[in-house]
Amino acid sequence: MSVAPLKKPDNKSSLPINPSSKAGRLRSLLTSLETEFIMEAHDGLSAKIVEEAGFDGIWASGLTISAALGVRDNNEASWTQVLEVLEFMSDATTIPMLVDGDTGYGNFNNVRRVVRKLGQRGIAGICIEDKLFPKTNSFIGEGQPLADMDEFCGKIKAGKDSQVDEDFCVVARLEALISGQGMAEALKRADAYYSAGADALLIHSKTREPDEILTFLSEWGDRCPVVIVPTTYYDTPTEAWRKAEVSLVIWANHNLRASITAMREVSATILRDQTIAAVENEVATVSDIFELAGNAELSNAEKIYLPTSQGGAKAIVLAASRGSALGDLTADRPKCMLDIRGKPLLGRLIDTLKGGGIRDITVVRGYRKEMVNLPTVKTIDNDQFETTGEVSTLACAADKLKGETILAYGDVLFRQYIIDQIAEIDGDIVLAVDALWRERDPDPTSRTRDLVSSSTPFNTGYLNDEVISVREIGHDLKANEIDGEWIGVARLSADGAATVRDELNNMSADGSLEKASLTDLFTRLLARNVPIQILYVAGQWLDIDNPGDLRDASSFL
Ligand code: SPV
Ligand code: MG
Repeated sequence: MSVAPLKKPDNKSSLPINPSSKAGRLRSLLTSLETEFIMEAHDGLSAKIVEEAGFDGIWASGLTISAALGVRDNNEASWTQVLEVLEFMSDATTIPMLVDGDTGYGNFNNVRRVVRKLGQRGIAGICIEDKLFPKTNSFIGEGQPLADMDEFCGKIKAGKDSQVDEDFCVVARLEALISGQGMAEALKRADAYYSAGADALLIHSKTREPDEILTFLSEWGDRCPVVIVPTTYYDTPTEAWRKAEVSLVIWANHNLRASITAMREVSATILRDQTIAAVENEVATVSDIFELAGNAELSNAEKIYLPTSQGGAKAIVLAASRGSALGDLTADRPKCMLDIRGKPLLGRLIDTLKGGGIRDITVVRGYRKEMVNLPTVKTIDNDQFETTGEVSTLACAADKLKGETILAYGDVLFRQYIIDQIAEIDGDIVLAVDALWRERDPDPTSRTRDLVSSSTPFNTGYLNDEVISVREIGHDLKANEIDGEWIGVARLSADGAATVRDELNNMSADGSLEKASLTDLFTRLLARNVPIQILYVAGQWLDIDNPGDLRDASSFL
């Protein structure tokens, strides 16, 4: 939106315009020295489309709201029915809306009430026209009677005295040219309405040529903002309006007209063809509807507020190690706190877990633990991190290993759906295993990788409910036995968590716990014939071991 430094004079006192209110933004459009444009909408969806297109304001047209409701533009829809539509339109958008208030739905008292109601709904302004209630659309018939000028001035004053927001705009619409009463009458009324407190004047015309509008504009000058509706004189170049210093141009009905054409075409085609095949690629997709409706916001909210398939699952994140291969980058912080496009790696991992419905997250920290200070996560410390391994770090959180638990390394990033999918796999201990491990790096020894051999190699034909188990897991499996790489994310059921706790006790008792890696732990469980299940994933994850991984992480996002 352009807000020129100088403003056209309007009826507002010297108080500055509040740019954060919708009313303030409409006032800026009206008073800026630029010619501005607003676009017609008639319901929540079309209002969203106007905003999406990039317009700075919406014209809530009486004609098109009525037509969309299936009634005539003759106040057949009651003002509260219109108000309900306006509320949907206002809620659906963030740009200001100028409402076509017809003749104000009655006398000054009705104007007072409607202005208050619009203000309560964050609507920026109203345009009222100097005709009689019930109104008739300006393009119908000749010589429509005008309101008494003084009575109409009373309506303007009543509207201004009732506004909730000090920047709310009352636009007075002149119908003198439409009703054939001539330029002198239009100018006389313009003067009266501006003196009564109107913030802007709308001069309406139904001629094919712009001449009478241009005459009015030059006679009236720049005494206050002027609004026009070039519906019948549509082919006048827009440059003419800029030259004549029009404040605001209303494109008054084109979204409704476009939708009528489109709906007629599609209905006729489907009726004729008795199939929708021909129109499928011609119409908006269903997912476009979902996007316009904001479904993504709802599904995020569901994850926050509804009980999820995780059923109150917790997560334990192992983030005690420094990440020495990253050199100076981890001099003052552990690798989990390295910045990935403006947010620490661990912050991104936690967002993924939370997005997957997990609310109770514990991070086990060690190296430079004071740097691991993210809000909304609990921390436990492995102060022996320099001399101990992953299983020791996990053992620090043994008290948390109760009930459904997601276990994750602190240096991984993965797509959120993996959390949903791993919950679907039957089994007490389930590992997410990347079947495309070779695409990440064909060399299984290029770094310490948690390689997995499985009961069933990944193939595109297997069914999701097939039980696939780990046969072997470790850093140095034979190349021809590798079926995938554990991505560092596991799900434990309540029984699985108890089994792991039990094994931690065994390892502590036999002295193997301190130096063990998680693959050692899983290997011991396999040796006890504890089944470990697999969820195959196809890439869509990474871990951070070296500076190259950090660059990959940036593009992963
Ligand atoms: C409307 O859009 O409802 C208007 C403009 O009032 S007009 O139809 O030209 O009267
Ligand atoms: Mg109208």
